Amino acid sequence: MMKLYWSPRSRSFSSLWLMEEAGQPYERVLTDISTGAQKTPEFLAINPMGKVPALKDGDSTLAEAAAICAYVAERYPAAKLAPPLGDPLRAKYLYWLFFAPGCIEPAMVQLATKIEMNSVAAGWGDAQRVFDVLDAALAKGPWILGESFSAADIAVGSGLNFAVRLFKMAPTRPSFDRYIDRCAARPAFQRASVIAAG
Ligand SMILES: N[C@@H](CCC(=O)N[C@@H](CS)C(=O)NCC(=O)O)C(=O)O
Repeated sequence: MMKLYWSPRSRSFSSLWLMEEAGQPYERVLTDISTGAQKTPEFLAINPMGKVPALKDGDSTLAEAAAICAYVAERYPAAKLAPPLGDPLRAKYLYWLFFAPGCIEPAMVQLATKIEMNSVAAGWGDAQRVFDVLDAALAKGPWILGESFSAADIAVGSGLNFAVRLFKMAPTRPSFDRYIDRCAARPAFQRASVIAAG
């Protein structure tokens, strides 16, 4: 059984949501970052970055929320959390899966810290560009790939929920509100929210 290392009220939320969507039994291993549990040698052997979420599957270990999305979607194909190999939608799936940590995350940090960057050199451009691109992509919906929900929605939806709804780092927009509401209506999201609250 997979083991998910998580901490309340943290980025672990996306992995909790993912595991709840996957619908397979998993073990939750509380790794409370407020107690320093992420700095023990046992945990650092799983994620040398000392950050949650992290996942153990047999002898395999990994971390980084988006990588966990990709891994679990592949391990449990019946859950249909990723377009299968060869499906043309896979291009956009990978794009959004990488966009979440590559663009949404740094945009959030930039908004929170107000650090000025050269937008040509910064890989995510700037927060305005990131949120404009997301706005256009979510204008139609219902999901980031169109009709089918996927693990990319878990990566993007968790990031947007944090940035615009929970921490109000960026002003919301009608497309974001509709999308976050749709994500939040999913039973797996709701179960994960209860768990993540600690
Ligand atoms: N890049 C990581 C970020 C994970 C992360 O920053 N986790 C925070 C909690 S939200 C953490 O574990 N912090 C504990 C620490 O740095 O000591 C991911 O996407 O999973």
